[in-house]
Amino acid sequence: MESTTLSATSTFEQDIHEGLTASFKNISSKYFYDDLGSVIFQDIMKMPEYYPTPCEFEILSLQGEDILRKLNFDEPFNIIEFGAGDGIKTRQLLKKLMENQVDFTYVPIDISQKAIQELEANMLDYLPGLKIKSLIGNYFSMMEDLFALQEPGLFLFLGSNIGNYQDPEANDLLGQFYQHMKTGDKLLIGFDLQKNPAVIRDAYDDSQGITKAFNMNLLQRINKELGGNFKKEFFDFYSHYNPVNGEVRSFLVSLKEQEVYIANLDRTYPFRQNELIWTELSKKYTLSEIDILASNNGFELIENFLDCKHYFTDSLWTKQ
Ligand code: AVI
Repeated sequence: MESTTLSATSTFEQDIHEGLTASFKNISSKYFYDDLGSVIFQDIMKMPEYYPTPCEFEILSLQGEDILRKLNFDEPFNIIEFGAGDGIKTRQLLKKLMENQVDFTYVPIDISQKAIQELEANMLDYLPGLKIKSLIGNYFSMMEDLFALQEPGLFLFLGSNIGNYQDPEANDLLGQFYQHMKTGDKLLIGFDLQKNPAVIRDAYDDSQGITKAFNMNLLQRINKELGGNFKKEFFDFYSHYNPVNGEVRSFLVSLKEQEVYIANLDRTYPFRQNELIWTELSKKYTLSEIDILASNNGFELIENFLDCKHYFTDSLWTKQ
């Protein structure tokens, strides 16, 4: 077992300043995932309303052998997972591969050190003998190193993480994957599919308020790391699904006119009553949008692996 920490440039301060002075205030959802945020996200994944997790779990549990057959690797390979989280879904796939005596090394990457330490311990508990080489950090900054690996690669970008990127950024990320991949490398990428809007709405505005806490943690994080004085009781959470374009957008709402001081920036940020801070995009796709996304970025779509309810797909792409 080997674990490496790669330094990530901290632009948190700068991004918060830019986001809170923009004409439409915003904070990137990438800042959800400090240690506490990663724990809250694990609670989200256990919520009865949050269907993406059980759907993808089902795909990776039941279709591992079908996925393996489509990989077509005839030498040892790396399975590199971007944003690995708790790895509970991924280990279903890894288990299938180990049962089939496939020779691979698992390379999980996550921004949270705590998450990666727990992941490593849990994985080895569940799959003794697994070859694992964890990386902690921002995967954009380590892309070059990762793709320089000699062996063929299966890159995992699961959990519908792609849905958190706006179109230009999603294309930019996929373009970077493509540029760094070798011919024959594969990308297994999770997409949440469009479905009954009420199902999606409930997953992003749960009755227990866990998603609200996930968003509120952004304010707590600014208070803790940047010396902010946000008062949580003066903000609320609002989330909206638009079935016309497949976008869930989440917001924090200022409940009154107020000013927030952030010591590290030595700045005061004014909020109007009901002013919004946009915190997250979570895009839901159609199968034809996925097709277009793959081909626009140079990939060949090998197969979509859907769950039985057709709520979610893990889409297998290759660079030819
Ligand atoms: C990490 N990401 C794919 C989650 C999603 O569904 O967009 C984050 C999340 N936000 C609210 N609930 C879950």
